[in-house]
Amino acid sequence: MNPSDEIVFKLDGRPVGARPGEAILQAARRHGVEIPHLCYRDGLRPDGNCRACVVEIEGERVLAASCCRTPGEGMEVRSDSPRARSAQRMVVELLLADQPETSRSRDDELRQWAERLGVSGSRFPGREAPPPDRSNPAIAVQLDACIQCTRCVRACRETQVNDVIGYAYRGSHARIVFDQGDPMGLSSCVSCGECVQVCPTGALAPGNGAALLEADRRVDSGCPYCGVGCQLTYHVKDGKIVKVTGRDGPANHGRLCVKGRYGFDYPAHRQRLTQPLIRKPGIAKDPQGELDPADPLAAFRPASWEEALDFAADGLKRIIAEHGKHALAGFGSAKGSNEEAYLFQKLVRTGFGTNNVDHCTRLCHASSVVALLEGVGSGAVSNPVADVQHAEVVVVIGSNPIVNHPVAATFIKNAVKKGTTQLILMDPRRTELARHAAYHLPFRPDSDVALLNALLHVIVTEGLVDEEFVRLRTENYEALKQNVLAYSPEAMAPICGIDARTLREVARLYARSRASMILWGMGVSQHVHGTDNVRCLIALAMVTGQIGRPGTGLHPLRGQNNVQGASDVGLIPMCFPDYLRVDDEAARAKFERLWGVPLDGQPGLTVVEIIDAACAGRIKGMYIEGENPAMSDPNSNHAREGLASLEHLIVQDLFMTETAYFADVILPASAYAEKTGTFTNTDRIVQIGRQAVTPPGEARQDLWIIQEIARRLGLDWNYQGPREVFEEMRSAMPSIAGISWERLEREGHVTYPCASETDPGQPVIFTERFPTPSGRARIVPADIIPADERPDADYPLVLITGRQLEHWHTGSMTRRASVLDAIEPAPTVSVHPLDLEGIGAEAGDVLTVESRRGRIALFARADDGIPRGSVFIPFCYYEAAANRLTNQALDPYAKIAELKYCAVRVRKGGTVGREFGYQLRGRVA
Ligand SMILES: Nc1nc2c(c(=O)[nH]1)N[C@H]1C(S)=C(S)[C@@H](COP(=O)(O)OP(=O)(O)OC[C@H]3O[C@@H](n4cnc5c(=O)[nH]c(N)nc54)[C@H](O)[C@@H]3O)O[C@H]1N2
Ligand SMILES: Nc1nc2c(c(=O)[nH]1)N[C@H]1C(S)=C(S)[C@@H](COP(=O)(O)OP(=O)(O)OC[C@H]3O[C@@H](n4cnc5c(=O)[nH]c(N)nc54)[C@H](O)[C@@H]3O)O[C@H]1N2
Ligand SMILES: [Mo]
Repeated sequence: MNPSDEIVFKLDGRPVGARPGEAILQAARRHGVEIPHLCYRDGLRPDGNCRACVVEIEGERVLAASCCRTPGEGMEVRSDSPRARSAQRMVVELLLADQPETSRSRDDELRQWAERLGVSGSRFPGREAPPPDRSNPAIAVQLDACIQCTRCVRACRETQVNDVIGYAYRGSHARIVFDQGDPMGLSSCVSCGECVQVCPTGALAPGNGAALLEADRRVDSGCPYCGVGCQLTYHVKDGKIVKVTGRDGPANHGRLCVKGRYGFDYPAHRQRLTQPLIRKPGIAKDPQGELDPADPLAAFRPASWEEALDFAADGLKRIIAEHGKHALAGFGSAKGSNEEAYLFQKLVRTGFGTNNVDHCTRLCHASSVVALLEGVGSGAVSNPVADVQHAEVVVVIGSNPIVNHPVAATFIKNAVKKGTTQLILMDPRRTELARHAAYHLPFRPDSDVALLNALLHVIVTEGLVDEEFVRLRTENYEALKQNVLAYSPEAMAPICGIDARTLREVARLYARSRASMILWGMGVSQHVHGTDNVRCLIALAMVTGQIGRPGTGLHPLRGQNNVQGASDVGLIPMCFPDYLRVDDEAARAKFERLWGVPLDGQPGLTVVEIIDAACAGRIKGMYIEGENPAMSDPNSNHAREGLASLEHLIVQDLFMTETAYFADVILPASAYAEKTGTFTNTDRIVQIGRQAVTPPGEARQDLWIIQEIARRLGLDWNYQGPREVFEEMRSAMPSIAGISWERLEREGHVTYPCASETDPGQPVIFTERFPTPSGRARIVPADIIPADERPDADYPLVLITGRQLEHWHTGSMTRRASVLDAIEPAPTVSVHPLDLEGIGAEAGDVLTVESRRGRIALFARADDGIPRGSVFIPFCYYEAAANRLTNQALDPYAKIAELKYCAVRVRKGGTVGREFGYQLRGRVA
């Protein structure tokens, strides 16, 4: 910053400089002078309503609010003059009058200022105190402590753009309200807790009483849930996490969602596995069976670590000896750190001797990665999410970020609210984001290629192609052009269900804008034509040149907190770390040198192929760390059959999962908050998660367990911790060569590609060339391929599976997080109200949903955002597992399953859970 840009003014008699746009209060604080303030808070728009920050300005008749006032050159400001101080004190005293006897928060800013200003009580009568509102399990509302500073209103409306909190009534009746004055728990509040984080008095406080606790320790770490990669602080008391607050990380700017803020207590759940377990002899693995709610561990006996590890490794060795190394496979975890994922794939490749190693990315963005590698030579995002603020047009397709990437969604909403960005939402369902969209295209499920080819047709035929970009930076354009000529909007309208005029408008808007960015999710990727869907998105960006600049590009929103990193470090069957193909001679030679063992040159099997091979008896043994395929794989009857037929199954998890039910040996591992390691978010930002609490009982670090298995397979490993593993990874991976552990600790986050210690990292890539052999992007045309299983007379409806805000995937973590489970305690199926009426049911009734593969019963939820003829089910409920219904048909390129589409029928009636031996909410004591 050039000091001459500063405005010099006098503060309390001393000359100080203010930066352009900086308010007096902010400049003062930078120079060590704290002016009292309550309604002002960093990160929120200054509102100037509380007047606690008034200062006296030489020559001005009235006092000025220093949070809103910028200084002028030579201005003389006094924050400590008798007049200013007495006004500040008066404000604090007036506010104190209404306060409850005892404070609602240990960090009560009003009482802190009262003390600093020497205000000990209030001479004024208080107003009548409103009763507490405990209707939201996450947030305690105690408005007797509210000072009406409206920080919560701004946080809710302007930061998170949830528009729930308002300010209503007049005079002494004025107060904050939720929606139309509803109890908070019945309002549209999504419990992100941004209001709690900014509340100065604890009028809005964590529901568990944490505002009154003094933490023993605060540990800066990250969120264990999604790929956004929010940074946060764990507040630890008596060895337990009691509270979480957002930290100013590059991907979250202090914001969190309900899971990050309130989903922290699953590691302390009473059902944590605390000792190794070995299956009792003679207890069969029944693929149709379920965990016994009364005694889930009935089939197992406790064992020492020594015995369990020997048993685990001996089983693997026996299978290698009897059936060969390719009879083994491993599923690693995208919930664990980069170091864990790296060691896991190294163990499978060098200890088992096979490339049969994969993880949930296969069910996730596998198709996106295949299409991106083919098209632009890199599977990662071109631009960070935060770039939406530089975009004129943002396309969100097949993604529900308000639910699944809530903090990323806030940046999209902020950009729209600013008025500079238009949002185009393409999703068969009308999700919450539709409210913020200039266009919502509720197209028919499964018709992405028809829709996107129609847009390409308009661009190609209306002269909207960026000819220069196409000529200089791409290849194969002619083939695309020829192909899309057959896909006019008029021809596609009846197929995708969107009228031709809208298709034309949207195509023009995307193509003509100065900067357009596309973000997508599982609605695009989880189809038998997932790769084709993504090819179309890539083509859109290429023919319009909407890539390689800020606010443009392609962003597949990554799901798990470390799915980007796990893939980068080689937890996939076809690639070594940094996406070097296992069938590439040079690549293999490189890793044989580094790891000191001969490596297999055949790509291994993928997730669903491994399960198929287990069913067919070709895979005999598996090591599953941090995944729950019995719940997350398609057609779970088939998946469970595969798991049950294994001769030897090692499961390493936090809980007794549906997958562990089939295990021969169970190894109790460490949760996110119990370990230190690096994690890579959806933006390619590498960050550190730090250990806040210790694993319970005999549960151990995943990194330690993986190494102990490796040693027993004859590998000579002795990594002293994540840092040593990271150093090895870094030496093998040019993409992160410039990221040292020290640098990560120092800077808190570094974006890759990062070639050297002085490289700042590259948030926006493909600016000049693509990392393909030719340096150009390859455009690949696609044609319409229908879903594998279409509705028919027997199964007339489409089943869409996906997620809901409070729960994580298979529910193993979030259904054991008390607040999250309290908000969403039971399985539901969302149905259009008219379809509900059609089957004679009402919201709240039990419905039975049946496909050719299975049947579940759940509670009906009426949702007019669901397209008629479809139903939506989240896959997190063990007692109504959606994957009992889904189809395991695969995309031929990416081997991703068609989790977003299969045929079902629905009838009224059924008993939730009973059929599978569960009582609703009866999960094990
Ligand atoms: N709360 C929560 N957040 C999560 C997760 C979680 O389990 N819970 N999981 C994380 C993970 S691993 C992932 S991958 C992400 C996933 O995040 P998303 O991709 O947002 O996930 P989904 O809810 O599975 O599906 C997204 C949308 O696809 C739409 N869709 C259905 N059929 C079609 C179709 O034919 N075409 C198109 N274009 N769209 C269709 C659905 O209506 C749905 O709104 O979320 C991450 N975040
Ligand atoms: N029907 C349907 N099915 C789907 C999808 C869909 O949209 N619809 N989406 C698919 C997608 S995108 C994904 S990503 C997958 C996710 O599928 P999974 O990865 O199988 O699901 P999670 O529930 O996240 O499983 C993580 C497991 O790891 C455990 N765990 C958590 N932290 C740790 C740790 O630090 N160490 C160890 N050892 N264990 C840990 C948890 O207890 C849990 O059992 O599901 C897929 N399945
Ligand atoms: Mo995912």
